[in-house]
Amino acid sequence: MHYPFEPKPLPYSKEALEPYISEETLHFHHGKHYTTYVNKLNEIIKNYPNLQNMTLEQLLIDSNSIPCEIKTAIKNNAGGVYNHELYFACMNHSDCEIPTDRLALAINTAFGSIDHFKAQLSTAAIGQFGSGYAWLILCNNQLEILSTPNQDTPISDTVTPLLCIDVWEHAYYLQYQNLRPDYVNNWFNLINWDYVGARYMSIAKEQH
Ligand code: MN3
Repeated sequence: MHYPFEPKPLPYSKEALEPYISEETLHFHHGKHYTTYVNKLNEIIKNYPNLQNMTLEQLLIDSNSIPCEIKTAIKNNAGGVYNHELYFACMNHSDCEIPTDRLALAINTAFGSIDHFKAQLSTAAIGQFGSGYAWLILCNNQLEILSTPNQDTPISDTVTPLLCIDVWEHAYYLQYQNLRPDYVNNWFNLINWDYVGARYMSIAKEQH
């Protein structure tokens, strides 16, 4: 039984991401926005016992199991929970400023260099029209960058998200107002490469 879902605590203190993301921003983002998605998801599946054994990932991947009348609500709210949990987990004010080991090699192979990778992810994040996310994903063992609107998530049988940046205004407006590019540029200082690298290593197949 995975229901009811519980909000995951932040893996760091609310001021840990200063000065790039303010304590106030994290207070609202984690404590209010994210928690609301968890509560709404629980409300939706309260009356659907068949869905209560499904993991968050299964709710998003196995959409054939979701009754039509709640498909959109599950997509929005399970997506809101999954996307935020990855976003918060992918940040840390750590000393690991660049990807290492096999993830570094894979990024160089896929994008040419770390700088090219950053430029491409930055373009996706800044260019996402309206609310959404930009992602580094592993698709059939290939790294790719993409963006998605609203709380859509790229997770599927063949796609594993490795890293995401939330570009909804609530992620930055208190601190950066309309200046999404400043938020995106600063966010690159916060990527928890140890976490993203471990995620990659646990999923990527051995390349020969
Ligand atoms: Mn958000």
